[in-house]
Amino acid sequence: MSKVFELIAKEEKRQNETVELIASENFVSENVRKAVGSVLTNKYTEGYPGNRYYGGCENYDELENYCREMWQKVFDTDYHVNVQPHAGSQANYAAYMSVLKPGDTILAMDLNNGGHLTHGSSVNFSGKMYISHFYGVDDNGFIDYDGVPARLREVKPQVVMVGASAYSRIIDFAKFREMIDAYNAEFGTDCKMIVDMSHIAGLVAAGEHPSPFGIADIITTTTHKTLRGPRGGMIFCKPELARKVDSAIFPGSQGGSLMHVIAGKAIAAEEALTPEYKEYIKNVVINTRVMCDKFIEMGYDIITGGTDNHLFLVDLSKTFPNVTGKQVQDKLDEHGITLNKNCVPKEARSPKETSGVRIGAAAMTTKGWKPEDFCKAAERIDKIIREELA
Ligand code: DSN
Repeated sequence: MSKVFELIAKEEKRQNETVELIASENFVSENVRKAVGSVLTNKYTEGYPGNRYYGGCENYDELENYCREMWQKVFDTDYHVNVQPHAGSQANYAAYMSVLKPGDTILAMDLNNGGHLTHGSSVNFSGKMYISHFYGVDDNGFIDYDGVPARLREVKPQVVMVGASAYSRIIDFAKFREMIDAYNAEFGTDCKMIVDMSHIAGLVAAGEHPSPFGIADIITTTTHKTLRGPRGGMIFCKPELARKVDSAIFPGSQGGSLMHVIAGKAIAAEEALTPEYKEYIKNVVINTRVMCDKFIEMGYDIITGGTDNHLFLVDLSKTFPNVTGKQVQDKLDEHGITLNKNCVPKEARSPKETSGVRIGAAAMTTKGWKPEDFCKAAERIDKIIREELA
């Protein structure tokens, strides 16, 4: 047997035998895997439906159009959609490129406060190509909406990026729109609002989080987190930005599209339209809250004191000042529980150590876990931290 298949078998075993609490991961259906492993990987399809650079694309044209229509249905929107981004980073790259020139300014959520590398971090293209400034969270861990208008006036951005990879509360998209509109009116600018809904896209699809459609100019997402599709990205935009967004993906930043993955994205859209998916997302939100409440009951400090979505953040800095997020992550790995270390607001440690961990319920809810299973897992984690680390 090829070494590759041996490793795949080992990984399958790992996924079957461990508890997966990484907030950005999930388990896709057999059908998504079938599509992604299909013969569609054999073909070059540079371009867009009806306008390809290679012959033999008729099935791909139909598939890509179908995928686009299905995702418009999922989000009940007439926004234009591009399903070709290879990943979330590529989606954000093209989203910026469609409305910014190098050297323009973006305002985004600070990485240490729950933002993302592609939201202007100095070690990422977004912080190298653009001048980036940040907003953050208040002393209770909630987005500091009141501080945003002053930041807008101060840094005069061409784009405000709204979204997070480690934030457990509802994001008020309408409030951001209002503040950006007021800034544009005051300065005669045309600052665009981009929402990166990668983490919460499944909740938006199921009506468990307010939708950014009709509010943001551009919306980016990954397809593999709460949307439970294959690893990949998508961009939605107001119809007037369609040409700019499409050309920022191809030929701007990508070549041939991954049609086998686009097929998987189409399957995920079909699945997201079912009543079972809506029920699943409801359960994700319930399970996350129950597990979070269990940690609070056991004396843990949770950023914002709770959760509204599929994740929550445990701040160890006061309760276990000598225990780092990395130690918890590594120790839990030994016990077959997978989660990730995470910076906390006002983090004193490096991102490689951290003072917190991020916990999500999307993956284990897919595996059929009920609230009581999440409570038992919280108790196990607590026991391991107290007995083996504190
Ligand atoms: N790496 C992802 C996460 O874990 O949130 C974001 O891209």
